[in-house]
Amino acid sequence: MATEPKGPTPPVTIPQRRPDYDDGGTAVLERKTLKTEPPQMYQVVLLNDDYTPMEFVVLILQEFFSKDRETATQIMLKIHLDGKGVCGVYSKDIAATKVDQVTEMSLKNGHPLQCLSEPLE
Ligand code: TYC
Repeated sequence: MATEPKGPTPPVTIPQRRPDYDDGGTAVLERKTLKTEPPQMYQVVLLNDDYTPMEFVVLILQEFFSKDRETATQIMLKIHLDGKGVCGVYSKDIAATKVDQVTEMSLKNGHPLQCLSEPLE
């Protein structure tokens, strides 16, 4: 076994770190509070008229607004009595597509059913 040389211990130099020195370590960044507004939503409504058959409106509510038959019938009757009723609430594009689909189906079947979308709030 080699023997350690005896004598005074040399002074230890601790390297000083410059404050702007990037050692590639972890940095804590200040978090910016980015507020993202929720998207504007639109309700799709059906209007009452004197000619569109009740059954057709019920089928529209089932087909395009995913309502079960009971719920669809209740919404249809509400529209029939109040003149107007909400079928669903969607983003702008989806609401516009629903309006187009309902309008196309109504025209194809010779019914004057009116469907429109309204911004909420
Ligand atoms: N009022 C129609 C009738 O008596 C039924 C109806 C309900 C029509 C809802 C449109 O959005 C409507 N046949």
